[in-house]
Amino acid sequence: MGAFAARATDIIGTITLNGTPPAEVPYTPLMNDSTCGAMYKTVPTTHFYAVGPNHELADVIVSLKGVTGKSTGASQPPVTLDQKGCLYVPQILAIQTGQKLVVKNSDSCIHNVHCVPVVTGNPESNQVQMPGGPDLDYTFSKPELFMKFKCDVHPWMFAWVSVFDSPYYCVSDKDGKFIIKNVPPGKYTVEADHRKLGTATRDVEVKDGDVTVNFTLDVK
Ligand SMILES: [Cu+2]
Repeated sequence: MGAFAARATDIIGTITLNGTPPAEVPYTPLMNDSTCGAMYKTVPTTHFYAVGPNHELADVIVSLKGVTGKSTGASQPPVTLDQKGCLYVPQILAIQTGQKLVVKNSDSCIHNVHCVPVVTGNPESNQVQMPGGPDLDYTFSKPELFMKFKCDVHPWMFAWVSVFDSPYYCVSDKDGKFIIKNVPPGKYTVEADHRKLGTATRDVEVKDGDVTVNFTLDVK
């Protein structure tokens, strides 16, 4: 980097949950399955609302609305979606168009990976994955928010894969923080999407320094 190199500008912020979310749901059908239930001493629950002690909210997809045709996905490392304990790990993730998604089976039981896109151009697929079997690779060519992955053997298993046609997105972490890195100067709408809480947007202008934009999502 030379002295005159343009400074990378990031859009950073925190997501906060306002209100008390509904109670998470125990995976009772998982426990009733002899193979899957044997992997747990206590019943696991959903984590639809990954909220911290100060209401910080994880698993929110933050992106620059309508920015397309900028994918760097083909040159990015693959993203892994695992099946572990008869659940998808993680259940919320994001990739770029053209970026490889690798689905693993870390369990000693069979899974059936059923990908159900709704955007034309993203193919549906349905593949059995044996324990110890080879990884399954996916790529998608169209942007899609919360594309559904499910397991046809275990009807409680879901993952939600968001696909972006640019590198300008991220998933909020356990502290509710997000960073969208290296954003070129310009005016943007920043969009925050949560599977259960819906969408919020904020307009920002990126000039010559980092921009902070915080979101509060309300429990409906
Ligand atoms: Cu399964």
